[in-house]
Amino acid sequence: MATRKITRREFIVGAAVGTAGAVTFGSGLARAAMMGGGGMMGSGSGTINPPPGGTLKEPPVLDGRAGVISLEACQAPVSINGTTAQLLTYNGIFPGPTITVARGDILRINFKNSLPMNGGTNILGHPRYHTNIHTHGLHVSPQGYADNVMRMFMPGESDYYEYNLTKQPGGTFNFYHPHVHGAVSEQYWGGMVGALIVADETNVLAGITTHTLILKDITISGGVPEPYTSTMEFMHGKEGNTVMVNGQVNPVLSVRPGEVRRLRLLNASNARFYNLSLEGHALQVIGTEGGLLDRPYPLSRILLSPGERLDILVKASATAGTYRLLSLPYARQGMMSSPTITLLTMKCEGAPVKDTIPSVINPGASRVVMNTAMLKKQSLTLSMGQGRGYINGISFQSMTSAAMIHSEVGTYEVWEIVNNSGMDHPFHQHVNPCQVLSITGGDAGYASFLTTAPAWKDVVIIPKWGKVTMLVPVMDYVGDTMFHCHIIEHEDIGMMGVWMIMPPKM
Ligand SMILES: [Cu+2]
Repeated sequence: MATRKITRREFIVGAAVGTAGAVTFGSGLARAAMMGGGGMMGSGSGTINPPPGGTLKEPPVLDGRAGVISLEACQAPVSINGTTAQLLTYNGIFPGPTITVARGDILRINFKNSLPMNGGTNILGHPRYHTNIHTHGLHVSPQGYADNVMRMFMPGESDYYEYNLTKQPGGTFNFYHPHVHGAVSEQYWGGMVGALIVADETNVLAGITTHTLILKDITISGGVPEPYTSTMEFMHGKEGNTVMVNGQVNPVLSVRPGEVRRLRLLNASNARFYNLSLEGHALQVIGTEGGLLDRPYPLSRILLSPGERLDILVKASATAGTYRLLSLPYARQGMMSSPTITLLTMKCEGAPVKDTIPSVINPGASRVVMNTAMLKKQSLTLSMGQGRGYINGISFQSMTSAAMIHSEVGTYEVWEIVNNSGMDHPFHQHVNPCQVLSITGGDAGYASFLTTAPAWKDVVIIPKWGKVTMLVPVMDYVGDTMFHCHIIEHEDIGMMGVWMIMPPKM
């Protein structure tokens, strides 16, 4: 077969189109095979293995402790894998700046919506560029000027947000993104996401070089994020043909043999799941969405669904070489597995060092032990149909036309979430993280980790045709807030409900 040297860009896009296309639409199998995709083609798997790219970059930091932060939602030119595209951004960059704060701070953000005035409506019939900010993972008030997703900014409008972080645990890895129902998918897909880190309250991790890794896929078409054109894209969730870490394709992270690094991983993709594995290395998980764990949990592989975060230590091999951070095949819907994707290349080089992984991380972390039989139970069933998503048979239309649950602040509840569909749904509840009691179905390793470690979660995969029970402490804050699927398209087509947190009964 005649060959010519393909450019790096052609390779990535070609391979990605072939295989990612197969995942959703069953097309492109021949193309993927031609690209040397290898293995399990019938199940839709393949390989996206771009050559190593540039040195890993990380978003600039906005220090929330230094005063008021300014965030501006705006369209801006961003280089995606060598092509300039007009993305939707915070402050003109992708990913958005990383906000850093500490427990006890008051975080103040001046926010301006500078998205285009003439955006019209999207295919769901919602104004395209109405937006706001959701501080995903912050245990703060859902009311007033705090994490109030009922606020809405039209293009040209600006106002402030103010978050009291008195009760927000340190060492948490959170993020911010838009949350105006019906308009989130396109804005999120287009690039509006940034990390939000609350400083550690332990010295155990001080001195370990730490990286923020934001996983995000996108398809660029005609110099812009590929538009949504069909309801099916909302049903499947949109996956991109370019998979990036911090906006880079397969960046290179250089480490010394034997060195310990800390990786904070965020899945900021609309719908793509990552089945993470680092060649030749254990992933020492030290934290989940709601805080640091008691000790490192060594895992060879772990799922990271949209909205989930992981805090991980990696001790680089004593043997110099290159080791790829991979997303291994996983079937989030039906039997179709995603391809194996190289996300990042860890280059282990230079003079060896003798770092050690701390054996204790956060001794205060524990699983809540109580008699759950006496607790109030909430039952939620997720389903899909007729181009909409549903919770308990109701597709979200407005705060008064939605599945609704009532809780009393200061209590614990057990939530049972049933997935009555053939695809996984990452379930997200605002304001209060939970601990997972049981998982029926899905990935055994994921279930085993979350039902044994003292892991606080605000996104949990509800496996297809499966079930999750979780313990939810309803603490500190009253007000109306939300729970929804974090496949962003599913939220926009109604897989969302209203959580009314009431004052304590007298
Ligand atoms: Cu979903």
